[in-house]
Amino acid sequence: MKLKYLLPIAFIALFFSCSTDNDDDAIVNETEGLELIQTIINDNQTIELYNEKGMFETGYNLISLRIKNNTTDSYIEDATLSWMPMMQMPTMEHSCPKSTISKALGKDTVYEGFIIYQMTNTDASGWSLTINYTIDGTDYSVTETISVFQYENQNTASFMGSDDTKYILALIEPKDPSIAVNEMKVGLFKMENMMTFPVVEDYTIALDPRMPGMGNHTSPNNTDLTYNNADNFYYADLSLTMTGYWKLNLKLMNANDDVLKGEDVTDENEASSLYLELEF
Ligand SMILES: [Cu+2]
Repeated sequence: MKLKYLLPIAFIALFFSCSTDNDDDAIVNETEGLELIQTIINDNQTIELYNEKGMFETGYNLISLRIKNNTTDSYIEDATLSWMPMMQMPTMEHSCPKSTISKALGKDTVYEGFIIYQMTNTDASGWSLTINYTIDGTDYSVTETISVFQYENQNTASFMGSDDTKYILALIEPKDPSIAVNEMKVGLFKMENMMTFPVVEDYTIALDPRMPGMGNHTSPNNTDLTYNNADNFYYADLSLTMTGYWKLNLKLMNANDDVLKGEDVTDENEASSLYLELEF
């Protein structure tokens, strides 16, 4: 294109980028507060993966994605996306619990979803991520190696229930615990097969937080985790009376109140075999 055509376009672009009602240009930074994890280049697109820490860790990961058109250098606003995380193990491969991907609330270019990595190798290797997406009726797919680092505490538990079903439990909240009654939020999934991990509904998870370093004392005003069918997560009041290391002892019960995993904490039994950890 000749310069005499380009200049008016540049002026028009400049004019419109200054108006406040045009919210899909560079003025609004839709990834503010997020750190880039990785970019994946595929065909004519660049996929950007973000979260708060800029890295994948074992446990619950809330992930933001953007797709850039490399020709126009602009972000796609009307794509549909899905994903498949996969861990390659010596004798088999498996996936993990994950959400669908949808447009982030109030954003034009950012899509959002979660993945719960239940395990990883000590050097963060083993996982790949396939992203399938459709833009203007054209389907694309790309698979890339990702790094998943081991989180320092047990924020996810993978276990066999007494019903011979394999479950995955993940701590989501509190992300920022304080000396208070905190809202506790967990996700509970069943391993239907190596690739499918549906949400488990309407179970109950008894909660007994303890400080093993301080005579195994508990705290007052805790409640058990119950299922919320509005967002498919489990919620409880978690009372933390001091800073330090807490073991969140749990006991999973199905809808008939049969105990599937975990034991009561007593003088003789200092911890449940089902627990999550928290330190602050
Ligand atoms: Cu694995």
